[in-house]
Amino acid sequence: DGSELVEVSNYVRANQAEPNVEMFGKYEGRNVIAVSLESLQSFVINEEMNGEMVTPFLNSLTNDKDTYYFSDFYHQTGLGKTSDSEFIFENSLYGLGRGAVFFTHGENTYNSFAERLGENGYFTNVMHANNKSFWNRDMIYKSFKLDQFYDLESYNVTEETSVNWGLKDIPFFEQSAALMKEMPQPFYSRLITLTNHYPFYLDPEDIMIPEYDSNSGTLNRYFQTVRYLDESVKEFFDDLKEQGLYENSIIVMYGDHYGISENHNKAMAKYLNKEEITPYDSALLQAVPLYIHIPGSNDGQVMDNVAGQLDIRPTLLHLLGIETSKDMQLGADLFSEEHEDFVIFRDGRFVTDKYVYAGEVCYDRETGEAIDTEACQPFIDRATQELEYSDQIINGDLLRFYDTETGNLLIDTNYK
Ligand code: GP9
Ligand code: MN
Repeated sequence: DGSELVEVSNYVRANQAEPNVEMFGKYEGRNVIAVSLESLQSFVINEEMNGEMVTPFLNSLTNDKDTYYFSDFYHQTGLGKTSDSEFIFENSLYGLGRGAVFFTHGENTYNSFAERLGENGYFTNVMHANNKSFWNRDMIYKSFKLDQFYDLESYNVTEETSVNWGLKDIPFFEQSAALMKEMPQPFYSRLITLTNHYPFYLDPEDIMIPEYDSNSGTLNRYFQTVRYLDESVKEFFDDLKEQGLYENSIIVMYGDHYGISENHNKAMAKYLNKEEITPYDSALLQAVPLYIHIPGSNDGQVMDNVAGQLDIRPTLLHLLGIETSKDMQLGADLFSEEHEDFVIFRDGRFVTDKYVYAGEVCYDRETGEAIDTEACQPFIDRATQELEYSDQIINGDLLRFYDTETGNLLIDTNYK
Protein backbone atom coordinates (compact mmCIF):
# COMPACT_ATOMS: atom_id res chain seq x y z
CA ASP A 1 0.00 0.00 0.00
CA GLY A 2 3.02 2.28 -0.18
CA SER A 3 3.23 2.97 3.55
CA GLU A 4 6.98 2.24 3.57
CA LEU A 5 7.32 5.37 1.51
CA VAL A 6 6.99 7.60 4.55
CA GLU A 7 10.19 6.35 6.10
CA VAL A 8 12.02 6.06 2.80
CA SER A 9 11.18 9.57 1.77
CA ASN A 10 12.21 10.95 5.17
CA TYR A 11 15.55 9.24 4.74
CA VAL A 12 16.03 10.60 1.23
CA ARG A 13 15.14 14.14 2.29
CA ALA A 14 17.41 14.01 5.34
CA ASN A 15 20.38 12.77 3.33
CA GLN A 16 20.06 15.09 0.40
CA ALA A 17 23.05 17.29 -0.50
CA GLU A 18 22.47 20.95 -1.41
CA PRO A 19 23.63 21.77 -4.92
CA ASN A 20 26.76 23.87 -5.31
CA VAL A 21 25.47 27.37 -6.06
CA GLU A 22 28.20 28.17 -8.55
CA MET A 23 27.76 24.98 -10.53
CA PHE A 24 23.97 24.83 -10.49
CA GLY A 25 22.67 25.61 -13.96
CA LYS A 26 26.07 26.60 -15.26
CA TYR A 27 25.67 24.43 -18.35
CA GLU A 28 21.94 24.71 -18.83
CA GLY A 29 20.71 23.63 -22.23
CA ARG A 30 23.79 21.68 -23.28
CA ASN A 31 23.45 18.29 -24.91
CA VAL A 32 24.37 15.42 -22.63
CA ILE A 33 26.45 12.67 -24.16
CA ALA A 34 27.00 9.86 -21.67
CA VAL A 35 29.37 7.06 -22.54
CA SER A 36 29.40 3.74 -20.74
CA LEU A 37 32.97 2.47 -20.97
CA GLU A 38 32.59 -1.30 -21.00
CA SER A 39 34.44 -3.10 -18.18
CA LEU A 40 36.88 -0.23 -17.68
CA GLN A 41 38.51 -0.17 -14.25
CA SER A 42 40.69 2.60 -12.86
CA PHE A 43 43.74 0.45 -12.27
CA VAL A 44 44.86 0.96 -15.86
CA ILE A 45 44.46 4.76 -15.89
CA ASN A 46 47.78 6.61 -15.78
CA GLU A 47 49.60 3.27 -15.51
CA GLU A 48 51.80 1.34 -17.88
CA MET A 49 51.83 -2.34 -18.79
CA ASN A 50 55.33 -3.59 -19.59
CA GLY A 51 56.32 -0.07 -20.59
CA GLU A 52 53.25 0.51 -22.78
CA MET A 53 50.70 3.20 -22.07
CA VAL A 54 47.32 1.52 -21.86
CA THR A 55 45.04 4.55 -22.00
CA PRO A 56 46.96 7.47 -23.51
CA PHE A 57 43.88 9.52 -24.38
CA LEU A 58 42.03 8.89 -21.13
CA ASN A 59 45.27 9.71 -19.29
CA SER A 60 45.49 13.05 -21.06
CA LEU A 61 41.94 13.85 -19.95
CA THR A 62 42.88 13.38 -16.29
CA ASN A 63 44.72 16.70 -16.41
CA ASP A 64 42.76 18.41 -19.13
CA LYS A 65 41.54 21.97 -18.61
CA ASP A 66 37.97 21.04 -19.49
CA THR A 67 37.68 17.78 -17.58
CA TYR A 68 36.70 16.87 -14.06
CA TYR A 69 38.30 13.51 -13.48
CA PHE A 70 37.11 11.55 -10.46
CA SER A 71 39.98 9.40 -9.26
CA ASP A 72 38.32 7.73 -6.27
CA PHE A 73 35.07 6.69 -7.86
CA TYR A 74 33.46 3.20 -7.74
CA HIS A 75 30.93 1.14 -9.60
CA GLN A 76 27.95 0.04 -7.53
CA THR A 77 26.62 -2.73 -9.71
CA GLY A 78 25.61 -6.28 -8.88
CA LEU A 79 24.73 -9.26 -11.04
CA GLY A 80 22.95 -7.03 -13.55
CA LYS A 81 26.35 -5.75 -14.75
CA THR A 82 25.90 -3.17 -17.55
CA SER A 83 22.16 -3.06 -16.97
CA ASP A 84 22.68 -2.27 -13.27
CA SER A 85 24.99 0.59 -14.19
CA GLU A 86 22.31 1.92 -16.50
CA PHE A 87 19.70 1.56 -13.80
CA ILE A 88 21.89 3.45 -11.36
CA PHE A 89 22.69 6.17 -13.86
CA GLU A 90 19.03 6.75 -14.68
CA ASN A 91 17.56 6.49 -11.21
CA SER A 92 20.28 7.03 -8.62
CA LEU A 93 19.00 3.90 -6.88
CA TYR A 94 20.81 0.58 -6.43
CA GLY A 95 20.08 -2.48 -8.50
CA LEU A 96 18.91 -5.52 -6.62
CA GLY A 97 21.01 -7.88 -4.51
CA ARG A 98 19.71 -10.80 -6.52
CA GLY A 99 19.14 -11.02 -10.25
CA ALA A 100 18.88 -8.01 -12.52
CA VAL A 101 16.37 -5.28 -11.81
CA PHE A 102 16.13 -4.69 -15.58
CA PHE A 103 14.49 -8.11 -15.87
CA THR A 104 12.56 -8.29 -12.65
CA HIS A 105 11.17 -4.75 -12.43
CA GLY A 106 11.03 -3.51 -15.99
CA GLU A 107 7.50 -2.22 -15.66
CA ASN A 108 7.80 -0.27 -12.44
CA THR A 109 7.18 3.44 -12.22
CA TYR A 110 10.46 5.35 -12.30
CA ASN A 111 11.52 8.95 -12.43
CA SER A 112 14.56 8.51 -14.59
CA PHE A 113 17.22 10.95 -15.67
CA ALA A 114 15.77 10.64 -19.18
CA GLU A 115 12.30 11.52 -17.92
CA ARG A 116 13.59 14.61 -16.11
CA LEU A 117 15.41 15.74 -19.24
CA GLY A 118 12.38 14.99 -21.38
CA GLU A 119 10.31 17.31 -19.17
CA ASN A 120 12.94 19.94 -19.80
CA GLY A 121 12.71 19.78 -23.57
CA TYR A 122 15.40 17.23 -24.32
CA PHE A 123 15.25 14.48 -26.91
CA THR A 124 16.35 11.42 -24.94
CA ASN A 125 17.83 8.20 -26.24
CA VAL A 126 20.18 5.28 -25.75
CA MET A 127 22.58 4.09 -28.45
CA HIS A 128 23.83 0.51 -28.35
CA ALA A 129 24.50 -1.84 -31.26
CA ASN A 130 23.00 -4.96 -29.73
CA ASN A 131 19.61 -6.68 -29.97
CA LYS A 132 17.07 -4.43 -28.36
CA SER A 133 15.77 -7.08 -25.99
CA PHE A 134 19.16 -7.88 -24.47
CA TRP A 135 18.91 -7.21 -20.71
CA ASN A 136 15.22 -6.47 -21.37
CA ARG A 137 16.29 -2.99 -22.45
CA ASP A 138 13.41 -2.40 -24.85
CA MET A 139 10.93 -2.94 -22.02
CA ILE A 140 12.51 -0.94 -19.23
CA TYR A 141 13.48 1.94 -21.51
CA LYS A 142 9.76 2.55 -21.95
CA SER A 143 9.43 2.79 -18.18
CA PHE A 144 12.36 5.21 -18.18
CA LYS A 145 10.42 7.31 -20.74
CA LEU A 146 13.34 7.33 -23.15
CA ASP A 147 12.22 8.75 -26.50
CA GLN A 148 14.26 6.36 -28.60
CA PHE A 149 16.55 3.35 -28.53
CA TYR A 150 19.07 3.21 -31.35
CA ASP A 151 19.65 -0.53 -31.18
CA LEU A 152 21.35 -2.96 -33.56
CA GLU A 153 18.92 -2.07 -36.34
CA SER A 154 20.11 1.54 -36.40
CA TYR A 155 23.66 0.49 -37.20
CA ASN A 156 25.44 -0.81 -40.24
CA VAL A 157 27.22 -3.89 -38.99
CA THR A 158 29.36 -6.08 -41.23
CA GLU A 159 31.73 -8.95 -40.70
CA GLU A 160 34.58 -6.49 -41.08
CA THR A 161 33.31 -4.03 -38.52
CA SER A 162 32.47 -6.56 -35.85
CA VAL A 163 34.38 -8.60 -33.32
CA ASN A 164 33.54 -10.48 -30.14
CA TRP A 165 30.08 -9.21 -29.05
CA GLY A 166 29.33 -7.17 -32.15
CA LEU A 167 30.04 -3.83 -33.76
CA LYS A 168 33.50 -2.52 -32.87
CA ASP A 169 33.60 0.62 -30.79
CA ILE A 170 35.32 2.81 -33.39
CA PRO A 171 32.64 2.38 -36.08
CA PHE A 172 29.99 2.40 -33.34
CA PHE A 173 31.07 5.85 -32.21
CA GLU A 174 31.44 7.10 -35.75
CA GLN A 175 27.94 6.00 -36.74
CA SER A 176 26.51 7.26 -33.44
CA ALA A 177 27.93 10.75 -33.99
CA ALA A 178 26.36 10.79 -37.45
CA LEU A 179 23.00 9.78 -35.95
CA MET A 180 23.33 12.46 -33.27
CA LYS A 181 23.86 15.08 -35.92
CA GLU A 182 20.26 14.43 -37.03
CA MET A 183 18.76 14.66 -33.55
CA PRO A 184 16.77 17.64 -32.34
CA GLN A 185 18.79 19.60 -29.77
CA PRO A 186 19.21 19.65 -26.90
CA PHE A 187 19.49 15.89 -26.71
CA TYR A 188 20.60 13.34 -24.18
CA SER A 189 22.28 10.29 -25.68
CA ARG A 190 23.68 7.48 -23.61
CA LEU A 191 26.09 5.31 -25.57
CA ILE A 192 27.03 1.80 -24.49
CA THR A 193 30.34 0.48 -25.79
CA LEU A 194 31.02 -3.21 -26.27
CA THR A 195 34.48 -4.15 -27.53
CA ASN A 196 36.18 -4.16 -24.14
CA HIS A 197 34.00 -7.02 -22.96
CA TYR A 198 35.01 -10.44 -21.71
CA PRO A 199 36.63 -12.50 -23.28
CA PHE A 200 38.43 -9.40 -24.67
CA TYR A 201 39.09 -10.43 -28.25
CA LEU A 202 40.31 -8.15 -31.03
CA ASP A 203 41.01 -8.57 -34.72
CA PRO A 204 44.75 -8.49 -35.39
CA GLU A 205 44.53 -5.10 -37.15
CA ASP A 206 43.04 -3.51 -34.02
CA ILE A 207 45.77 -4.66 -31.68
CA MET A 208 47.90 -1.70 -30.62
CA ILE A 209 49.95 -3.08 -27.73
CA PRO A 210 51.23 -6.56 -26.89
CA GLU A 211 49.50 -8.87 -24.46
CA TYR A 212 50.47 -8.90 -20.82
CA ASP A 213 52.42 -11.94 -19.61
CA SER A 214 50.54 -13.42 -16.65
CA ASN A 215 48.89 -16.80 -16.17
CA SER A 216 45.55 -15.25 -17.12
CA GLY A 217 44.80 -14.88 -20.82
CA THR A 218 41.84 -12.77 -19.78
CA LEU A 219 43.96 -10.17 -18.01
CA ASN A 220 46.63 -10.38 -20.71
CA ARG A 221 44.12 -9.50 -23.45
CA TYR A 222 42.26 -6.97 -21.29
CA PHE A 223 45.06 -4.43 -21.67
CA GLN A 224 44.76 -4.69 -25.43
CA THR A 225 41.02 -4.20 -25.59
CA VAL A 226 41.26 -1.33 -23.10
CA ARG A 227 43.87 0.23 -25.38
CA TYR A 228 41.40 -0.11 -28.26
CA LEU A 229 38.62 1.44 -26.17
CA ASP A 230 40.89 4.38 -25.40
CA GLU A 231 41.56 4.89 -29.10
CA SER A 232 37.87 4.72 -29.89
CA VAL A 233 37.08 7.43 -27.34
CA LYS A 234 39.77 9.64 -28.81
CA GLU A 235 38.27 9.21 -32.26
CA PHE A 236 34.80 9.84 -30.90
CA PHE A 237 35.87 13.26 -29.67
CA ASP A 238 37.05 13.99 -33.23
CA ASP A 239 33.77 12.64 -34.66
CA LEU A 240 31.81 14.97 -32.40
CA LYS A 241 33.93 17.93 -33.45
CA GLU A 242 33.42 17.04 -37.11
CA GLN A 243 29.68 16.86 -36.63
CA GLY A 244 29.67 20.22 -34.82
CA LEU A 245 28.33 18.61 -31.65
CA TYR A 246 31.33 18.97 -29.38
CA GLU A 247 31.25 22.56 -28.12
CA ASN A 248 27.67 22.56 -26.93
CA SER A 249 27.74 19.26 -25.08
CA ILE A 250 28.70 17.78 -21.75
CA ILE A 251 30.48 14.49 -22.26
CA VAL A 252 30.30 12.18 -19.27
CA MET A 253 32.13 8.87 -19.37
CA TYR A 254 32.27 6.13 -16.75
CA GLY A 255 33.33 2.53 -16.31
CA ASP A 256 30.22 0.37 -16.00
CA HIS A 257 31.62 -2.39 -13.74
CA TYR A 258 34.73 -4.48 -13.23
CA GLY A 259 36.24 -6.37 -16.14
CA ILE A 260 38.65 -8.55 -14.21
CA SER A 261 37.00 -10.75 -11.63
CA GLU A 262 38.58 -12.26 -8.53
CA ASN A 263 39.23 -15.43 -10.53
CA HIS A 264 42.28 -13.61 -11.88
CA ASN A 265 43.71 -12.53 -8.55
CA LYS A 266 47.01 -14.26 -9.09
CA ALA A 267 47.58 -12.43 -12.36
CA MET A 268 46.38 -9.15 -10.86
CA ALA A 269 48.80 -9.55 -7.97
CA LYS A 270 51.60 -9.95 -10.47
CA TYR A 271 50.58 -6.83 -12.37
CA LEU A 272 50.15 -4.77 -9.20
CA ASN A 273 53.39 -6.08 -7.69
CA LYS A 274 51.64 -7.49 -4.67
CA GLU A 275 52.05 -10.78 -2.91
CA GLU A 276 48.32 -11.42 -2.99
CA ILE A 277 45.02 -9.67 -3.56
CA THR A 278 43.18 -9.36 -0.25
CA PRO A 279 39.51 -8.46 0.19
CA TYR A 280 40.77 -4.96 0.97
CA ASP A 281 42.53 -4.80 -2.42
CA SER A 282 39.54 -6.29 -4.21
CA ALA A 283 37.27 -3.60 -2.83
CA LEU A 284 39.56 -0.80 -3.95
CA LEU A 285 39.89 -2.49 -7.34
CA GLN A 286 36.19 -1.78 -7.89
CA ALA A 287 37.23 1.77 -8.74
CA VAL A 288 36.14 2.82 -12.22
CA PRO A 289 36.93 6.11 -13.91
CA LEU A 290 34.45 8.96 -14.16
CA TYR A 291 35.06 11.88 -16.48
CA ILE A 292 32.86 14.94 -16.78
CA HIS A 293 34.22 16.72 -19.82
CA ILE A 294 32.79 20.18 -20.45
CA PRO A 295 34.29 21.91 -23.48
CA GLY A 296 35.20 25.50 -22.67
CA SER A 297 34.74 25.13 -18.92
CA ASN A 298 38.43 25.74 -18.25
CA ASP A 299 38.04 24.52 -14.69
CA GLY A 300 39.22 20.94 -15.12
CA GLN A 301 40.62 19.21 -12.07
CA VAL A 302 41.23 15.88 -10.44
CA MET A 303 38.43 15.38 -7.94
CA ASP A 304 39.15 13.06 -5.03
CA ASN A 305 35.65 12.61 -3.66
CA VAL A 306 35.01 9.06 -2.55
CA ALA A 307 31.96 8.56 -4.72
CA GLY A 308 30.01 6.19 -6.91
CA GLN A 309 27.70 5.79 -9.86
CA LEU A 310 24.61 6.81 -7.91
CA ASP A 311 26.08 10.31 -7.72
CA ILE A 312 26.06 10.88 -11.48
CA ARG A 313 22.34 11.63 -11.86
CA PRO A 314 22.10 14.44 -9.31
CA THR A 315 25.42 15.91 -10.45
CA LEU A 316 24.39 16.17 -14.08
CA LEU A 317 20.87 17.41 -13.39
CA HIS A 318 22.29 20.20 -11.25
CA LEU A 319 24.85 21.21 -13.87
CA LEU A 320 21.91 21.58 -16.24
CA GLY A 321 19.98 23.65 -13.72
CA ILE A 322 17.35 21.02 -13.02
CA GLU A 323 16.25 20.84 -9.39
CA THR A 324 16.19 17.47 -7.69
CA SER A 325 15.08 18.45 -4.21
CA LYS A 326 11.94 16.34 -4.65
CA ASP A 327 13.55 13.43 -6.46
CA MET A 328 13.66 10.02 -4.82
CA GLN A 329 17.35 9.48 -5.38
CA LEU A 330 20.07 8.13 -3.10
CA GLY A 331 23.18 9.66 -4.67
CA ALA A 332 24.57 13.12 -4.03
CA ASP A 333 25.85 15.93 -6.25
CA LEU A 334 29.62 15.55 -6.60
CA PHE A 335 30.13 19.30 -6.57
CA SER A 336 28.10 19.80 -3.40
CA GLU A 337 29.90 20.88 -0.22
CA GLU A 338 27.76 18.29 1.50
CA HIS A 339 28.88 15.35 -0.61
CA GLU A 340 30.19 12.75 1.81
CA ASP A 341 33.26 10.58 1.21
CA PHE A 342 31.37 7.32 1.48
CA VAL A 343 30.45 4.87 -1.25
CA ILE A 344 28.35 1.78 -0.70
CA PHE A 345 28.67 -1.28 -2.93
CA ARG A 346 25.66 -3.38 -3.81
CA ASP A 347 26.96 -6.29 -1.74
CA GLY A 348 27.35 -4.21 1.42
CA ARG A 349 31.05 -3.49 1.12
CA PHE A 350 31.95 0.16 1.34
CA VAL A 351 34.80 2.64 1.04
CA THR A 352 35.26 5.93 2.86
CA ASP A 353 38.24 8.28 3.05
CA LYS A 354 39.33 6.40 6.22
CA TYR A 355 37.97 2.88 5.98
CA VAL A 356 37.41 -0.01 3.66
CA TYR A 357 34.86 -2.61 4.71
CA ALA A 358 35.04 -5.94 2.90
CA GLY A 359 34.58 -9.59 3.78
CA GLU A 360 33.06 -8.41 7.05
CA VAL A 361 36.41 -6.94 8.05
CA CYS A 362 37.01 -3.28 8.76
CA TYR A 363 40.28 -2.06 7.27
CA ASP A 364 42.23 1.10 7.84
CA ARG A 365 42.19 2.53 4.35
CA GLU A 366 45.64 4.08 4.64
CA THR A 367 47.52 0.99 5.85
CA GLY A 368 45.24 -1.81 4.68
CA GLU A 369 45.38 -3.33 8.16
CA ALA A 370 42.36 -4.96 9.75
CA ILE A 371 41.08 -2.88 12.66
CA ASP A 372 38.32 -3.10 15.25
CA THR A 373 34.92 -3.30 13.51
CA GLU A 374 33.73 -0.62 15.90
CA ALA A 375 35.22 2.06 13.65
CA CYS A 376 33.18 0.88 10.68
CA GLN A 377 29.98 0.19 12.59
CA PRO A 378 28.16 3.48 11.93
CA PHE A 379 28.84 3.07 8.21
CA ILE A 380 27.83 -0.59 8.26
CA ASP A 381 24.49 0.43 9.74
CA ARG A 382 23.96 3.13 7.19
CA ALA A 383 24.94 0.91 4.29
CA THR A 384 22.47 -1.74 5.42
CA GLN A 385 19.75 0.85 5.83
CA GLU A 386 20.32 2.55 2.49
CA LEU A 387 20.41 -0.68 0.51
CA GLU A 388 17.22 -1.75 2.21
CA TYR A 389 15.42 1.49 1.36
CA SER A 390 16.52 1.17 -2.23
CA ASP A 391 15.19 -2.39 -2.33
CA GLN A 392 11.91 -1.27 -0.81
CA ILE A 393 11.44 1.38 -3.48
CA ILE A 394 11.96 -1.20 -6.21
CA ASN A 395 10.25 -4.22 -4.72
CA GLY A 396 7.22 -2.20 -3.62
CA ASP A 397 7.18 -0.17 -6.84
CA LEU A 398 6.90 2.75 -4.46
CA LEU A 399 7.33 5.53 -7.00
CA ARG A 400 3.76 4.74 -8.07
CA PHE A 401 2.74 6.45 -4.88
CA TYR A 402 4.98 9.45 -5.23
CA ASP A 403 4.40 12.74 -7.00
CA THR A 404 7.85 13.91 -8.00
CA GLU A 405 6.62 17.36 -8.93
CA THR A 406 5.25 18.21 -5.51
CA GLY A 407 7.01 15.65 -3.35
CA ASN A 408 3.60 14.50 -2.11
CA LEU A 409 3.06 10.91 -1.05
CA LEU A 410 -0.02 9.56 -2.79
CA ILE A 411 -0.96 7.34 0.10
CA ASP A 412 -3.21 7.54 3.12
CA THR A 413 -0.76 8.29 5.94
CA ASN A 414 -3.44 8.73 8.60
CA TYR A 415 -4.07 5.12 9.46
CA LYS A 416 -0.54 4.68 10.78
C1 GP9 B 1 25.32 -6.17 -23.78
C2 GP9 B 1 26.33 -5.33 -23.09
C3 GP9 B 1 27.18 -6.13 -22.17
O1 GP9 B 1 24.41 -5.47 -24.54
O2 GP9 B 1 25.74 -4.24 -22.48
O3 GP9 B 1 26.53 -6.43 -21.00
P1 GP9 B 1 27.32 -6.96 -19.73
O4 GP9 B 1 27.63 -8.40 -19.94
O5 GP9 B 1 28.57 -6.15 -19.57
O6 GP9 B 1 26.36 -6.74 -18.60
MN1 MN C 1 29.21 -4.19 -19.22
